[in-house]
Amino acid sequence: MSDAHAHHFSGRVEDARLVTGTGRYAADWSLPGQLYACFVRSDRGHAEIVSVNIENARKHPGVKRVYTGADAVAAGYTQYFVIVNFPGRGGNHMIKPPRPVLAAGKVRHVGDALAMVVADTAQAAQDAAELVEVEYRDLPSVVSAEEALAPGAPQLHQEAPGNLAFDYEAGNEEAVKAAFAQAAHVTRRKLEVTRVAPNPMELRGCTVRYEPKDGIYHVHVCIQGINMMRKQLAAITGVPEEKFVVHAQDIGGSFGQRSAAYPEYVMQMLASKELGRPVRWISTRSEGFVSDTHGRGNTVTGELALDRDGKFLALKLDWLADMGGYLSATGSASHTRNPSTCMTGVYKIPALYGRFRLAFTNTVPVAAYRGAGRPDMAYVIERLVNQAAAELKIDPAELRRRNFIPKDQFPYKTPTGSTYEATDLHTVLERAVKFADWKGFPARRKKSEQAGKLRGIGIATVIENTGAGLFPKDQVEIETTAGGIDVFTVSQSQGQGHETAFAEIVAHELGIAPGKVRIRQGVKALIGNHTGGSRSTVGAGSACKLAALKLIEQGKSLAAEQLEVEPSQVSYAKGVFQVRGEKKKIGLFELAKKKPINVMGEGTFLSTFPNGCHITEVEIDPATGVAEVVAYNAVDDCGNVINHTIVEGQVHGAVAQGAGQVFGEHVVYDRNGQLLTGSFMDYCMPRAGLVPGIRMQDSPVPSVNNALGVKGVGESGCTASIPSLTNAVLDALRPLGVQHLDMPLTPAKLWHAIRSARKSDADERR
Ligand code: MCN
Repeated sequence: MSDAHAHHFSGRVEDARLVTGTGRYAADWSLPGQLYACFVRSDRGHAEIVSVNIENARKHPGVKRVYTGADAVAAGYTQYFVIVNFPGRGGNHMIKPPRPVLAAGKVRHVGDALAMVVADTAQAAQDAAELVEVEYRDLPSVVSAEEALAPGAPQLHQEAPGNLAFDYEAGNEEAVKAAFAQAAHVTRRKLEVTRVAPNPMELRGCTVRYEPKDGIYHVHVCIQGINMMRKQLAAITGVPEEKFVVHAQDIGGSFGQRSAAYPEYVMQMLASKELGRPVRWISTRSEGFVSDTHGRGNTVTGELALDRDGKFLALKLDWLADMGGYLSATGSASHTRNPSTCMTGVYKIPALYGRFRLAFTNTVPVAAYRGAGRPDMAYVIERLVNQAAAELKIDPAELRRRNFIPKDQFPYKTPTGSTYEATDLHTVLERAVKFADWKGFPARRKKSEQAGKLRGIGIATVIENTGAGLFPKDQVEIETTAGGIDVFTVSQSQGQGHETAFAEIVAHELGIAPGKVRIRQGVKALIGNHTGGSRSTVGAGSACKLAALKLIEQGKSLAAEQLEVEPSQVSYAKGVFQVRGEKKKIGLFELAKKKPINVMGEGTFLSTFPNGCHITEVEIDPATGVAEVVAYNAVDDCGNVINHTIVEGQVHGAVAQGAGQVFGEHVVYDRNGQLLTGSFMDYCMPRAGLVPGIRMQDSPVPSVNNALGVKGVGESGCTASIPSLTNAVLDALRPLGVQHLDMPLTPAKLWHAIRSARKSDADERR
């Protein structure tokens, strides 16, 4: 690339580093004298641990120490961090059974770690781990929430009778009952929001170094933000937060999965302190399948009541969430409050009631996964709306129009207590309908039919809650340097392009080139949220703007001193402070050389509600059952857009993840709790070809809740694509009489559905 071209390169600034292999990930930390950990994991779904014999492992050359659950218990590391602390139905509180950071007494899922070997080399640690002898007494397993909550199910935790971790509700049960009694039509469906494995490209890993001089634990780990990690490690171990220094540079994807302080890291703390050397552990992919948290995993029965005119009267949900063998840090929020904040979807529904029951099962713990409950909710609502449209023979776009929250009712207080701020649902829909040529679909369907294909069109109009974090505010610090500006944040990009977008925010306010601004993540201890919940632009991004404005104000006083005038006489534009009406001026960086400027921007930012309409088309080959996505049209309102290329990239990635779940991804356990999909040979990740041509349009209504007018976008593509693509497939099959299919819509499933529909059709004609 010539210099001239390089200058015009408009990609993300981090990409040159990331695509040339010069990024620094968890496994790239290599500390002098480091030891290597290997975990012994349960190969049973559910069993009592009768004994763990570590004698042979301990004698293996190079082994420093072998830890078991007893060591975790002795250290007192038995209570895992769980963010939910609000009451549920009838004031009950979530049951948080003890979870020693190495299993003691019992294992509850395949992959549950019960011993840790620490040795001089990774090979020695692995070899010795194979010498650990575990005697189990097998117990029956239960692998779905529905079965776990049924009477007589095997019990996982004695603290949680009936395997019920939490019984939560949202909305008004009585109002819903009354509304159903008045309904002219009720649409019902039981839906599986399938369990999936996030599988970031980077394998999970951590190296802990304990520094006895000051009692600090240096934790080199893949994270979503330093504060969330410190808070959890402190909560689990009782070590004060300030004793943790978390180091991270590049993160190779996370999708909600890496916000947690996993048990392995806590055991590494213990070992590093005791053995006086850094302790490193890097997962393998197969290990990741059984120890990295999974996502989604709900069975939801939904009922939508409508009046004679197709107006929605009430929505009722019975939501069963599969939490896995233990509560994760975030999973319980993803299946209670998160989905209930958007339970009305984009519709005016006078009465809502949802009951959410969280169950323990003998599977890997479930945690937040891109959308964290909002895609699940959107999927349920949008499937019901499409089904209602089919049952009432109303065009699905028209049924939506009829029920949208009208523009003049924003800010809109929903029956489950959210306040949707500003949006314009009708404009989004009309743009999408035009963009996708909704009206031209019958002709396209006919054409596909002539080619022997079944064509369907899918629509989803969705909204979600982004922004608002766990920490009281978001702080960003700006420091001038010799020739530029350093911006410090505690949010942590995992691929979202913050180094580009945040620099653009600051550069825009200051009227300077983005190249002058350097984003530095997680190196200063500031108050602020981790990157998750699509909140970084709303929070840290807004704080960037506020900090830049403060820099200008402070710069004016300093410039006034230099220029020997009153600050009120100084104006600022494009990197230059100038005395009004005079030629006297001083450049920002010239000033900074004389007097470095350091300012803090901060604020508390409320939820924003990005929304969108995704219209998709699929063509199914009845001979093979293969569904091809032949059109993907997305219109999204994510408020003011900072960088359209990044926004499109975020939507593309999330749509691919949604499509992955719709067409192939699925975590499957057998009755004994054995994971049947524990590698890429049997767990079907999406390939680029699955969603070839995503077209996207912005339809912004600025948020009124933050300085930038932005709404989050990082998860929107998941939320919209899952219902839209599923609706498209069902639209293709409905003419055959197929009313319902659960994900994943694999070729085999579609082929069978088509065959049996045609067979019963033929039987009828006979
Ligand atoms: N953006 C913008 N204009 C807006 C909104 C956002 O230009 N109106 C840009 C932002 O500046 C940022 C990106 O879009 O560069 C995403 O911003 P935002 O929506 O604020 O989301 P976060 O940065 O907080 O990212 C979190 C979100 C979540 S919750 C998951 S999960 C997720 C996702 O982002 N995981 C990802 N996107 C991911 N992308 C990659 N590559 N890897 C992951 O692990």
